[in-house]
Amino acid sequence: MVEEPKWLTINQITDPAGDLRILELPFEAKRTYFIQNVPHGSQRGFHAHRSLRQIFFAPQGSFEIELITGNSKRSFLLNSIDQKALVVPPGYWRIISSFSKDATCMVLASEHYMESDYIRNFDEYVSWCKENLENES
Ligand code: T46
Repeated sequence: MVEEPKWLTINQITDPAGDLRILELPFEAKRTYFIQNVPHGSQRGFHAHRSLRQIFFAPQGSFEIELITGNSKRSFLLNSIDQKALVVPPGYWRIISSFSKDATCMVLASEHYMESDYIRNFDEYVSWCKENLENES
């Protein structure tokens, strides 16, 4: 079984000099990256990670993440107003879409970049699930 995605709360402390937003990380992050300026209607992702663990949040604007595994498909809305972050465990095929014009998709990742951690072909992903997820109890 693949681990469940989990919401984290982004706390906010406001004073006359502005807002401070705080996210306590449940694992050590070795890399961060962010996506901006996504043209209207464009989608990203279309891959799974074998072992990478990630946290997604929207410091600005909004976007959606669809997580697919086995026979489940779930959508998560990330919106800067909600002040929530999503932990995405390894093993999910993901499609990131519905980017607002001003969206920043911020990602904290547990590992440095390694192309061999990606599964970029859906048929290969289905085979990987059969070998790695379905026989686990
Ligand atoms: C993810 C979503 C949200 C690097 O060289 N180093 C890096 O750290 C990253 C993230 C990417 N790249 C290269 C690999 C590709 O040649 O940048 C190119 C575009 O990456 P990709 O097609 O994977 O972009 P997305 O937006 O589909 O996926 C990225 C992350 O790769 C992925 O982990 O979850 O953002």
